[in-house]
Amino acid sequence: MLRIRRFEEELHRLVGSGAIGGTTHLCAGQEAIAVGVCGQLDVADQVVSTHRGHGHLLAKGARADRALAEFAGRRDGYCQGKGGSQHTAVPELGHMGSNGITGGGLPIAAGLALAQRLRGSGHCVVAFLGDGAAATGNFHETLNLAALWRLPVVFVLENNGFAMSTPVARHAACSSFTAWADRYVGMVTAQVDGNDVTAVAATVAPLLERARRGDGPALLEAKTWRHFGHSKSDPCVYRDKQDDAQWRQHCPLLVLRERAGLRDDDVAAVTAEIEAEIASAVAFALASPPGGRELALAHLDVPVAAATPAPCRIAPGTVVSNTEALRETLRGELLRDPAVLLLGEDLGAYGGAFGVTRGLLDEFGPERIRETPISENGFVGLATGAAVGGLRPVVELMFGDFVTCCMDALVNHAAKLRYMYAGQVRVPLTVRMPIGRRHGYGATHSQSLEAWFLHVPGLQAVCPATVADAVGLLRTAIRTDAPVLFLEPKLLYAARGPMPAADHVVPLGSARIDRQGRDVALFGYGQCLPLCRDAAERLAAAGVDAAVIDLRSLAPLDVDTCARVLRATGRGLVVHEASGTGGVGDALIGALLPLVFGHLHAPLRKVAGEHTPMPSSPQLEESVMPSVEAIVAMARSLVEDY
Ligand SMILES: Cc1ncc(C[n+]2csc(CCOP(=O)(O)OP(=O)(O)O)c2C)c(N)n1
Repeated sequence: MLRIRRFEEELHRLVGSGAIGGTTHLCAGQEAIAVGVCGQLDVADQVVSTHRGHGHLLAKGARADRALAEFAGRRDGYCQGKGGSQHTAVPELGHMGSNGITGGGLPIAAGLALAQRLRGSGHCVVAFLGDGAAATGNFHETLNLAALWRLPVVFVLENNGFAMSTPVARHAACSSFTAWADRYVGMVTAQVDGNDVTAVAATVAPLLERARRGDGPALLEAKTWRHFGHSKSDPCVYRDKQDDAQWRQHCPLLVLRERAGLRDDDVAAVTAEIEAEIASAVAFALASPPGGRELALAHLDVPVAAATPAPCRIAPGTVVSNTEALRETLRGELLRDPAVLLLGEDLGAYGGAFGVTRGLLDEFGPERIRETPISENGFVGLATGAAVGGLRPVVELMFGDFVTCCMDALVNHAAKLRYMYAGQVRVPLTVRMPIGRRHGYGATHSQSLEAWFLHVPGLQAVCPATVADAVGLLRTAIRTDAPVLFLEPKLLYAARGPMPAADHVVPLGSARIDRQGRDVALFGYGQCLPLCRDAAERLAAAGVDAAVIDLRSLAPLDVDTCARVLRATGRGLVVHEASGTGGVGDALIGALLPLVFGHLHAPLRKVAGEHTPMPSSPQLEESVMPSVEAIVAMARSLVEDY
């Protein structure tokens, strides 16, 4: 505890003097919780930490010098300076990461716990959180999931009385945090004086043992007080001076000294040892060089496993629907790799909203075909943690629109963990999401939101339009050690085509030339591919030779193939259902222009959905969607008017 205290005091000094920049949230005053809990853990028991996590890191065994180097943004830091104070992980010590999103680590911890459980490791996960995090949806979604699935996770709630400046009484409508947690059947709870390290250790030990035994999750509420402000610029005007003075009398170091009857010379010896360690940590950290641009752009690689044949009951060439092809591909991957599991709403007996997973529950059972509550951020966050923990989850969002409910999990966590933690973890996560219109599903069940994901480094997005691509891209997505959004065009579920071979895979970032043509290139994907094909037929009848390119990989886009085609045609247009404003069309045209400008005979154009929510009436819907007629007219204009 003294080591953490001195570390934080020294960091406070360095931040105050400007020697270390960025944001820091110091945990001085709260050391007894970190030490009391982590002292009860093996290396293989994992910890997920918060923005106020330096104590958890040191108590889990981290070196002071490398931790300080990380917070100083130096190369010798645990994450080479890419994570900083809020985002440090040392997986080899079982420290799976601190987290800058309040409550963001909770579903990740549950996912790590699921991985521990399915591995039969007999270990558990501790998820630290502050009192402020207990008001998040993540907290309640995760407690529900953890209790439902009896996950080996212990939530340790560090109640320091404030969420930043807001006191508990004004941010939590509960009599106590344990009262909230007690509502989840299967969760056991306890409260403890978080400034008494021996009490913390004694109270948490049985909760950890219970979790390791497989008897379910627990929540420990530990009351405490932080000595510094929330972060460096906080003068703590909102705290009562008397309260502050009283809590300082009850500081964890004083409590231990009294309880354990420590003698002055014992304390002096420990203090001298720690002072020396901290002094050399400061020297080490400040002498360590910062990284450069090369490091800043590292850890964005997307490792994909080598192609291996997957078991498949459908003979190559057999004509099947996309639904059947997707189901058989999922089945093949489940058979091929025991780490693969499916998660989502109603994907058991019901078979998922569109029937893709029908029958898989019978064959693989509820551990691997895992039906979730309606908890998108919770189960996508949990799947992210499970992926970090060594599983290969395939999540189904019932409708792609519901990605809005799990943007935190996807954008803040799944996309960034590998990068922030400097390549120490991988996130092999696939998220299947049905997209696009379906004649009358209305504004919240018809969207094509894919363009958002082109903008998020760390996310990949693919959208097949044919059976062969559905199979090849799904295999690739599942075998990729990075998050892949697998967009399933709803109108194409019933479309049919020949099943490809058992070893067929389609690489990320590869467009497919669907039809050769000399005069104009039609770039489409998903539900617009059939429109482009029809338009090309009609154009041919009118004497215009149109090429059709199926983009199929949206993040990354295959700009090179598109540019090659355009250099030959000199004319091109992009077709998609999503709004033309800030869509894939804009991204593609923006990327292509510098490459092909000198070859163009006409401006690059778009035929896209109108910039409106989708109206429900099928007739209204049709009126704002791209049509074959509009594609033909635009293509003819490019050929005839320029
Ligand atoms: C989702 C989200 N909202 C707001 C913030 C800004 N913020 C960072 S820490 C914090 C207070 C968190 O309070 P608590 O969970 O009690 O932890 P403590 O700071 O007391 O340790 C806030 C509002 C954030 N990082 N994430």
